[in-house]
Formats: sequence, C-alpha cells, structure tokens
Amino acid sequence: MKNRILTHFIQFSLLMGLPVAGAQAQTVRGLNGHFYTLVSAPGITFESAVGAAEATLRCGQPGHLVTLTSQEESDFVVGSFGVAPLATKWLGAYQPVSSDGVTGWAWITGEPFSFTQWNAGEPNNGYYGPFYGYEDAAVFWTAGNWNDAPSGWDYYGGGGYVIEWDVDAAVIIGGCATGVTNAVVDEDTLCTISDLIAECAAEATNHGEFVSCVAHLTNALKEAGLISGEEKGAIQSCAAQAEIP
Ligand SMILES: [Ca+2]
Ligand SMILES: [Ca+2]
Repeated sequence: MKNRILTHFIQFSLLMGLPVAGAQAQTVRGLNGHFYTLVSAPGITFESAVGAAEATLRCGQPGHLVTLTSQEESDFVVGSFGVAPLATKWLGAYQPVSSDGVTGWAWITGEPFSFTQWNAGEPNNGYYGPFYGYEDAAVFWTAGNWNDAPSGWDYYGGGGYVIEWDVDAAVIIGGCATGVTNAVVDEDTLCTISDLIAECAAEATNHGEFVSCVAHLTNALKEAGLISGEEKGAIQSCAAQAEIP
C-alpha cells in the first residue's frame, strides 16, 4: 500500500485558524478549511502572480490567487496577515474582458463576484501615467480594502500576492458528509485526511480496493489518535457507499 499515511510520520494539530508550523510558516487555515499564504514579491505583475500561485503546491495541489467571497473570509485573511503587510499585494479579482474599468469584475476561479471590499472611490480605473484607463486587476490597499490597479504594474508596486488553496473543513466522500474534521496529517506537505482519501481513490482500480485502502488509512489515523472509533466508522461508511472509482 503506497498511501502516504504509512510512510510519513503523522504530525497532528488542529490547525483551524492558527498559523501552520513547519515549512510554510506564513500559511494559515480558515474555519472554511482553506489555506492562505502571503507572498512578498516586489514588482511582480498580476499575470506573473497568477502563474506563481498556480505553481505553488500544497499536498501536490495548485493554489490560486485569493478570492474573498464573504466578509468572514475577508476578515480572516486581513486579520491573519495584517493591513500593512497586505498593502499592494494582488488578490484574484480582475476584469477578464476590458471594459470601462468599473464593471465586469470577476474572480479568477469563476466564483460569483458578489461580495466586494473596494476602498472608497475604487474601482476608479484612474491610475495616471502610462497605464491610465487600464486598471484591470485588484490589489489590497488601505484598511484591507481593495484598489483596482494596472495588471502590468511592475515598476511601481505590485508588492506580492496572496495564495489560497480550497480545502474542505470536514471530510466528504463522494458527496457523503462524514462529519469528521478534515485535519492536517502532515505539517510539511499540509496534506489532510481528505487528500489521503483522494489518494486512495486515485490508486484504486475497483471499489473494493478503495474501501480497503480507506480502511487501512482510518485504522492508522485511529491508532495515531487523530480520529475516534466513531469517526473511523463514519469515514468507512461513506467510503463504502461512494461510487468510487
Ligand atoms: Ca476564497
Ligand atoms: Ca484604482
């Protein structure tokens, strides 16, 4: 069995809302289960930041520029990193089709662009100089609010970017909610229980193999004290019901 859980020493901590120790010291995890990292990269353009976020892997999964789709999520990110460190860092809001500068905003993930946190007077498409009229991507500005800025803003101040990895807060298997917290099991890779179950799904050639892999995994998790017997049962029950593979 190739599952990581048996080859890595299990380090457990309930990382919800707390700084993650280890390799990615600036990574935090919200109550929504998502991970966030602030990266300082003075002079980076929006396009380069998009690529850098996708190239930064958590447990083998690409990130994306942060999408703040609720007040709660915005408050968490601003509260975690601070207003000053966030200023001029890119977030994942942009205008995919050039427009008048103030409409047609979207999240790079395609999530509905309904919640906004624009600074007073923004978006104004109003940067003077060579980029006048071309403010088509958003940076954090004052008080954790946003400002539209030129996506090619590489000479004056795109100061870096914030990466987000979408991870469930609780373990869900094929639509079946286990009710078990999707805890981190390896602090170096930030792999969670769901990641390891996904690994079982990817490796299994039939349903029996998947169920067996999840059984081994949950036994190891229980032995390590990461889940209770009841939680182990809930995960195994969902795995048995799931149409995987
Ligand atoms: Ca988000
Ligand atoms: Ca602006």
